[in-house]
Order: sequence, then structure tokens, then C-alpha cells
Amino acid sequence: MPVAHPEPQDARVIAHIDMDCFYVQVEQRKQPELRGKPAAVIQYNSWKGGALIAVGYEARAFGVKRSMRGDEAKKVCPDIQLIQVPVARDKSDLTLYRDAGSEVVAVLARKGRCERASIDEVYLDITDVATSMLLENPPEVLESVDEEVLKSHILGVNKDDRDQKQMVKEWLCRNDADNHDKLLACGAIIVAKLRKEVLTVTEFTCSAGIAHNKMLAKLASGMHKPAQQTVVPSASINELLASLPVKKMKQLGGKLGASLESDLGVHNVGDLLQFSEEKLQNHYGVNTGTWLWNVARGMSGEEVKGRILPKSQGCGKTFPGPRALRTIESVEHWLGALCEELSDRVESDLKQNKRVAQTLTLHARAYKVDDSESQKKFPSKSCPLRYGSAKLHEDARKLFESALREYMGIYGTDKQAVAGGNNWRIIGLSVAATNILATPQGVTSITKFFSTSNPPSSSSLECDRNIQESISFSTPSGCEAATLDMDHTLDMDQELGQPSSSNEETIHLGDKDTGGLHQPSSSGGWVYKYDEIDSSVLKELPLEIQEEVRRNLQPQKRAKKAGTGSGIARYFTPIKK
Ligand code: DCP
Repeated sequence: MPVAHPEPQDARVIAHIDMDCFYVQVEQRKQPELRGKPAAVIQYNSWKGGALIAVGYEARAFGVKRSMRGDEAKKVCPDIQLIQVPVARDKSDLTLYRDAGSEVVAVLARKGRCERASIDEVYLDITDVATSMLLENPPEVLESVDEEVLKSHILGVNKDDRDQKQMVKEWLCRNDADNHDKLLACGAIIVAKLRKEVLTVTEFTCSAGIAHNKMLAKLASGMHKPAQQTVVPSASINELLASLPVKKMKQLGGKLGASLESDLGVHNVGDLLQFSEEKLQNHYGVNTGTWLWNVARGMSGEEVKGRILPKSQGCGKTFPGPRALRTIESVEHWLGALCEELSDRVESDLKQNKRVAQTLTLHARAYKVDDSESQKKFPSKSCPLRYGSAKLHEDARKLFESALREYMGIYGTDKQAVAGGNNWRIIGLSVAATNILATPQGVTSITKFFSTSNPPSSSSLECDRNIQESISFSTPSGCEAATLDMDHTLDMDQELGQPSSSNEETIHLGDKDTGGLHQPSSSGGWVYKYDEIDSSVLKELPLEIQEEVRRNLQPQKRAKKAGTGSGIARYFTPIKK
């Protein structure tokens, strides 16, 4: 569930930059003869011409939509060029797009604190550079304003018979504007320049939203596309939210959105304004209630995080309809392919960015053959991550088997029992490397990193170890354990204004030989290291559990024995050596 962040005292200038029809642009750069032509990128499977995952603006003009398949797109736009996503190991290979996204980030990160939010989206905090500009070279003293800036859309600046560019110029250069608007005007000038730089360096166009916080900037960036920018002055926030359907905001989707609609009759975000904070808290709890109250007013204190590398690396694959996996062997086969890719990616992250992934997580989507109505989720499982694709594969296999047993309610360990009578189908499978940490400066090899951070008995990544079943935990809100964008942009969290890892986090403590998360004590019990529990994960726990974590899991304090006590022990059950 979303949590409110306190609004900062001083005005900030935040930009959200979103690439236009990104995969299509990447393909058009590779094949310039496709430029200006209707085009779309499709997934490699050939059913009905493949699934469209990115549609160029020329094709959109013909009515082509992402929800279509290739055959349908051809019907509405016979000249459309359908470009197949690169394939490796029988699945989509997004390296080309990921690298192209990194090129964009490299340009943008020069100007301010930069948070890469997805494969093609970036938040920028340009408060400092906008403030300097306002002091040294404010818009009102500019002799001329660049054409690109004049094409900006300023929300609330009504179009009338006058020249739109002239009105934008007047708004940008008002000397009677308040400080907030003046900062946004500087932001508009800075972002327009940045977008031009992105185009020059990468050949890609992008769109942008410029506002005082991430939430509003994100809403604005999609309002005028492609290759345009939209500014949200404070005075127009109410107008913007009044007509914004709740479902357009990602974190208001799902159960929360449905409940807002049915219980409170809220259709647009602005409808929330009629409810007091107390009333919203009564309905949705203290945190979410306050968060909703703030959202209704366009308030969101969430910071731009200063992160240009992905928080996690993941790869997955869906197996829809008749392609659902039905044997352990087929699952193992696909886990092998996924682990090979994941291995390549964590190795290259280690080499290029000196970052080490600590946790391997397996997610799957499944159903039971004789129980299609069942809502039971396939549990996500995690364990310490060992480098090398064979080890990843071995560990992922064990995680899968353990999850499958739990899913099917089977407690035996023989092969037949593990297979669960093959009474299940897997329709989505993914592996992710999370908890990625920078290696401390001066540490040059992964082995050294671990041998300095752990006692020798548990340090070596090379030593084989048995995976004990990890305790896996879906968020207490009951949200889906894993909402995966299979085959797409699994390496990114695409949340907006929401605490990171809200829906997908699994907590996993209690493995033997952890390579970093927690360590055996001299007496053979297990010691949790409180400061290594991801704080965003901690925040997702019920309040009483959070308190118990803080009380009981002090640094280096012995954990309770498995199964003893209530509360936290239910989630973090240590395994004795
Ligand atoms: N993508 C994907 N599968 C999806 C959605 C998106 O593989 N279901 C990929 C292809 C897109 C890229 O992610 O090019 C970025 O997604 P966006 O939603 O930002 O869409 P586009 O960039 O394609 O278009 P727009 O200009 O509307 O942002």
C-alpha cells in the first residue's frame, strides 16, 4: 500500500523524461530506412503475427494499438513494418534497448540528480540548476527564448485566439510570477535544452513533464507526445486532477482503485478532495489514508533517488495457453535459459559497475488443472545468489521445487511428490537478482568482497551449499507477490510516487551460508543483521511487526529460535545450522 512522504519545505523542480515509442526508435536508428514509416516492434512468437509491444506514432495515426497482434495491425495499416524483437535463448533479448536507455541516461545525468525509473524513463531533480539560473540569468531577462521551449505546454494557460508561442513566452518571462512558477520556467528552459541534447547525441526524441514533484511530472510527461514537454504550475494542479481518472494512476489501480470507486464513489483523483484525511485513514489505514489525502492535492514528497543503475536484474518468460509448462523437466529447461541470461547480466554488472547481486528470487505464475477457480498464488522464493549460470540454475531449480511443493500442499521430497502429479501448469516464470550492492572501493574481485564482508566459513562464493527453504513473504496488503512484465522490462521498477518494491518484494532470511545477508553465530544459531534488511521492505510490514523487528533484531543480536514467539518469527524463521 502506498505511504505518504512528507512534502519538502522548499520548492523543487522535477522532470520526468519519457522516451517516445522507445523500441521503435531504437530499431529505426538501427535501420534508418524505417524512419518516418509506420512501424511497430513485435514479440517473436508467431501466433497471429506476434504481439505488438511498441508502436510508432506514424502507425498510431492509422489506429494501430499496442493491444493488437501483428495480423490485426496489418489490417488497419497494410504498410506497417513489423520489426521482431531480438531473440536469444529462445526468448526476447532486450540488451539493445537497455543499452540505448543507458545512452539517454548518460546525457541526462549531467544536469541533476537522476533516477532511472524504467528502461525508457528517467526522473531528474534539477532544482539546483534551476535555482542557479533564476539567480544568474532569469527568464525575464532573456533576449530570446528557444523555439523548443516555446513549444511547451503550460497547464492552465488557456489557449485563446492569440499565438500559443507568444502566450508561453509571456508565461515564462513574467517578472511578477511567484518564485515557484519562476523556477518551473527555468526548468522548462533547462529540460528543452536537455531534450535537444538527447536528440543530438542519441538520435532519440523524448517527452517530458516538469513540475514540483515526481507524481505531477510523471502525469504531465504523457500528456503531449511525442517530442513535447508539459509544465504543471501549482495553480493548475486541481484542474489536472479533477479530470484524471483514478485508473490512470498506477498505484491507484487494482484493489485500491476498485475500492475507491465502489466504497467512496471516487472516479477521478480530484474526487478525493471531498474526504477528510481522517475519513480516508479510517477506510485505508493511517499511511494510505494520508497518502491519498496528499495525492488529491497533488502532493508527493518522494525524492528523486539518484540511481542510474537498475535496482535489480530480472528475466522472465510467459507461457500462455497451450504453451503452459506442465513438467518439471520443461520448467528446468526454461530455468536454465533464464539463469544463463541472468548470469550474463549480473556478471556484466559486476564487471562494468562493480556491483554484486546478493539475492536470487524466483517468481512464477501457475494454476492447478483441477482447480481453475483457485486464487492461490504461486509463492515467490529467494535464496543467496551464487555466481555462475550452473549454480544459479541449480538454486533456481530448488527454489522452484520448494515453491511448487508449497503451492500444491505436498510435503514429500521424492521426485513423484515434487512433481505433484503434474497437476499444475506454469504460465509465467522469472528469475531476478536483487539486493545489488556496490563493492566497497578498493575491492577488485568478488571473492575478495565476500571474504572481507563475511567470516571465512561462509564467505566463499565458490563453495557449494545446500539451499534451505527460504521464508518468502508477500506484502501484508495482500497484493500480488509478483506483478511481472514478462519478457519485457523486468530489470526495472516502474513505480510512480510509490515506495519502491511495493508489490513484489519477498523477504528471505534464514538460509545457510548466506554470502552476506546474515551469518552463523559461534554457537551455531543465526544472527540477523538489522541494518541489512532493506528499509523499503521493512516499511511494507505491518506496524507491529516493524516494531518487533526494531526491538528484536538489533545489530548482531541473536535471533529467536525457529517457531518460537509470535509476530516476526512468523516471517523470519531462522534455520539452525
Ligand atoms: N514495452 C514492452 N511491453 C509492454 C510495454 C512496453 O515491451 N507491455 C516496452 C516497449 C516500449 C518500452 O517498453 O517501447 C517503453 O514503454 P512505454 O510504455 O513507455 O511506451 P513507448 O515508449 O513504446 O511509447 P510512448 O511514446 O507512448 O511512451
